[in-house]
Amino acid sequence: MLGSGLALAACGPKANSQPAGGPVAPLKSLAPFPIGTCVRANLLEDPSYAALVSEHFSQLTAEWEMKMEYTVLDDGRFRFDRPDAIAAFARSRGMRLFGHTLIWYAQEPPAFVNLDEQRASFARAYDNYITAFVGRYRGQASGWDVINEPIKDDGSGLREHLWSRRLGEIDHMVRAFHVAKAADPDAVLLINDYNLESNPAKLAQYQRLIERLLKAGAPISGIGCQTHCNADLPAGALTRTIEALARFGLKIHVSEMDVSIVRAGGWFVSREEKEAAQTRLYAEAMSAFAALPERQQFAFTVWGVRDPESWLVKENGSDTPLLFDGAGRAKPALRAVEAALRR
Ligand code: 9MR
Repeated sequence: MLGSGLALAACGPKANSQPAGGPVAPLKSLAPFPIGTCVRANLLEDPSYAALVSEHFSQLTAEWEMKMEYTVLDDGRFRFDRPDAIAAFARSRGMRLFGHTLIWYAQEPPAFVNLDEQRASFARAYDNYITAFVGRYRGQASGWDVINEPIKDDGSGLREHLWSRRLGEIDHMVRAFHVAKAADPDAVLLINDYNLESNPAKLAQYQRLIERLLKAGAPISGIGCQTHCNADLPAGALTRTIEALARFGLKIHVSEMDVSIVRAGGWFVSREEKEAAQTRLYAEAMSAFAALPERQQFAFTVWGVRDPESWLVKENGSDTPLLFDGAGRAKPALRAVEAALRR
């Protein structure tokens, strides 16, 4: 007994010899599916950022520069320069490009608002936009968020906006899917929304919408689950949501994952406990995604690389929702994702 006890003691330090901040394997090398992140064109010019992105990720989404707020000028012309720069970066590093996003209630560019009310001309401009962008990245973009965030926040129904008012609540969506399909028959065409894991009414409404779109013949081939969550999300919610969405048999995209520390409730819970919960949630999401049938694994995307660049930090400077800290060092959440991929 004494002998084995001593032997164990001798093994201890060796087994733990990897320092907590030691190297991690490139995430993309561990995953049989694409690992994505969102990027901004100017950040890609920072060599340390570009190196980190290239090391770990295999798919890039433009964080905002492929949205109408950037791509449609007031006079109706399209801007392709920054989308092209992001696409070129992805191509040069052998990564996939993901298109985000074509039709989004939050983006109603003046050039479209000011179009005369005649249905025909509005519809032509709508089709033209989708065709121009999907067509331009045909063969490079693995897929597109065709419709983004269609469900009302309280889960009571579909949002109303410029696109639905002019082209119909469901019809504008069905139309967008058909036009995108014609522009790139090989791209995976997705719908995408958030708070699905935290709001059962919203998830149910999202599922109903997907059924309606399928019934209406829309060529929808993937479902995005943004996965912007807070560290106080109960364990199990992410797994249940990913499994529920996977029942359609379509491809699944964990499309914008981050885990807010400061939005998590419970003032009596320490920051360390919230960070531990964040780590567990990242691991849970990755395990649930990795457990899907291979043909349904579109990609697992996190919404940013280093903490200070997250959109959540603009809202609250002390949030740390991502996998890397400001110096580009791996956080415990990254190590947990790595461990989940190795299982
Ligand atoms: O992170 C994005 C932020 O930098 C942009 O200013 C904003 C508006 O374009 O969009 C943010 O990304 C959103 C994504 O496109 C859709 N789901 C919610 C994301 C966070 O708001």
